Parts: sequence; C-alpha cells; structure tokens
Amino acid sequence: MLENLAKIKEQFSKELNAVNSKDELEKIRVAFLGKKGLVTEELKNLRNLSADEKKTAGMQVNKLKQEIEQAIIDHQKILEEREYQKEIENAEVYDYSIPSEKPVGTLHPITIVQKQIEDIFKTMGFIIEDGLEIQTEYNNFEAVNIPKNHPARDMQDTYYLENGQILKTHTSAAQNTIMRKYGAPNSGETLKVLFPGRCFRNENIDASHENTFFQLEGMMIGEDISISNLIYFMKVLLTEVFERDVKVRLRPGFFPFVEPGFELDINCAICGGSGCPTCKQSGWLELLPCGMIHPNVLRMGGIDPDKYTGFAFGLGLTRLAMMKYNIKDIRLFNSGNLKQLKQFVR
Ligand code: FA5
Repeated sequence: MLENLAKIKEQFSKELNAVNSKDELEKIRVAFLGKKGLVTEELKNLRNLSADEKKTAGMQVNKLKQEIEQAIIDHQKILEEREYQKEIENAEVYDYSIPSEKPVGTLHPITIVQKQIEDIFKTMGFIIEDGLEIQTEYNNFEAVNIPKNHPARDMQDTYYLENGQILKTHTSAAQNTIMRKYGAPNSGETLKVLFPGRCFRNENIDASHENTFFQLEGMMIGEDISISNLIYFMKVLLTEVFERDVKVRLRPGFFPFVEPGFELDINCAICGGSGCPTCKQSGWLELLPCGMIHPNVLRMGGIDPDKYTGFAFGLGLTRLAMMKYNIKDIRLFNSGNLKQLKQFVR
C-alpha cells in the first residue's frame, strides 16, 4: 500500500502542475479525493489490512489526503492571482482627468437662486458670510432682542440639543457674530453683508412650510442708512431675480429686532393672486420681512446706535425659488425628485 501511496502522490503532483483552470482543478480533486477517487479507494482498502498495518497505513493515507487537500487550496489561490493579473493587464485604461462631455449633476434650484442673489449683491459691495447651523440660544434669540419668555419665541419653535444649543430658526442668528467680527464701519463707509443659510423650525408642514428651509439675510450699517436704502435694495433684488414685473405689497410687520419693521409679500406666482393651497388662498406669500435694525441689537453687537443705523432683511429663499420656478409645493425641494429638480440645470 505504501508503494501505491507514493505513486499516487507523484501522479497528483504531475497532474496538478498541468492544471490551468478552476474546472481542471475540480476534475483533479474528484479524481483523487472524490467518492471513487484514488485516495478514497486507498482509504477503503484499509479495511483489508491487519490492525497493526492499518495503524501505519491509515496515518500515511490520511497524511496524503491532507497534503492533496492543501495543495488544491494553494493552487486555487495561484489560479485566482493569475486571473486577477490578467484582468489588470487587459483592463481599459481611463484618463480620469478628461472632462465629462455631459453634465454629471445639476445645481439645486435653491442654490441657483442663492448664487444669483449673491452675484447681484457682490457687485453692490456686499460681503458674503456663512452662519452656523447649530447656534446658542443667545445668538438666535437674546442677541436679536428676543429675551427668554418673549412671546416671539413661540413663532420659532425649534430643536434643542442635549447641550442646550439649538438648530437656528433664522439667519438673523448670525447678526451679532457678524457685527462683532467687522465692527462699526469707518466714517463715510458702510458695512454690507449677505448671509444665506439653512434654518430649522418645528412646523406643521404644508405646501409653503417646511421644517428645514433656506433664508438669505442681508444687513447694511452706516452713519446715515434709512428706509430709502432698504427699499432700493429690495427692489433691485426682486427685479434682478424675477427678470419680470412682480407685484409686491409692503405692510407693517413686527419683529423684535427691527424698528420699524415691514413684511414684503409677493403676489402668488402659482395662482396669479386668485388663491391656491400654496398661498393658503390669500393670493399673497410672505417673502421678505425687513426693517431698520433695533438699537438694542446694534448695541449688543458692539455698535453705537446713537451714531449708526442700519437695515436688515430676511428673505425666504426657498419660497423665492418656488415663486421663480412656479413650484407649487415646498416639499418637492427635499423630495429627491430628480425629474423636477433637473429642469433648472444651469
Ligand atoms: C424671520 O425669520 C426674520 N428673522 C426675518 C427678518 C430678518 C426680519 C431681518 C427683519 C429683519 P420670518 O419668521 O417671517 O422672519 O421668516 C422669514 C421668511 O422665511 C418668511 O417670510 C418665509 O418666506 C420664510 N419662512 C419662514 N418659515 C418658513 C417655513 N417653515 N418654511 C419655508 N419658509 C419659511
């Protein structure tokens, strides 16, 4: 039997060396280790031996069986490595630096409008700033004249983090930081800043209210800023964005951080003013609240309200995009409906 085992081993080595594919390897496995394989037959033959012979021969057959099993595993790895190398050699070579012929993505409609407004205001000397999304209660409320327990906080219910910070409810939360960053302008100069950002409110969601939406805030501070400056910039903004006549109305509005304050509403572009779910049947949509910065807010920002005045506006950027592109429902913006969003490719 031992002689037989030596022959089987030699035969296996010879045949294994010639194996070049997984199929051939499987064939050889069956030929040696399968039900009627050469090694299996030797195992069966053990029963014809005496107890003593069985012990020695059994050990040898099992050793050979294990060697063959291991050799098959090793050879399989060699074959896989060879296949992998072949794939690499035959792989198509791409030059990833070549620009794509087609646009691979598109800007979100809100980004398009935001960039458009930023461009307009940059030409008028505005600096673009970015506000934090996670804010302190102080910046979001106290610093804009909304002390604790002020009823105006009810209108901007938001999400509180465990550390006491909040998701900002309006872009006005950045006013104080920006005033402190730039300070009062030099005599004869003005501080003009634009700061867009994402806002969060615990809202009842409907066609024109989301819990996550964008605002774009603007602020101008100087020694001689008046409501005329405010109205001029609002007019420029709307004319440039809509590139057509839009009907607006200005009415008094209360915000603790401006005095006087205004609401600028836009005639609903979806229904033309006759009333629809988007404008809650009123024909108008609140779009651009604004006003003259309250002296308390300037003071808290380190700017002397006896010397300086300023205006601020808080444009509802998401709603502006709805009106510009005739989007009936605000929820489409976050829906991931690419068909809807791709219409606005720039
Ligand atoms: C404010 O947030 C003030 N901070 C704006 C402001 C700034 C006034 C500076 C004066 C001076 P208001 O809560 O009205 O105001 O929101 C401003 C605009 O954001 C609204 O006119 C509306 O267009 C948009 N807006 C408010 N809540 C939502 C919402 N849930 N979903 C979509 N847009 C909203």
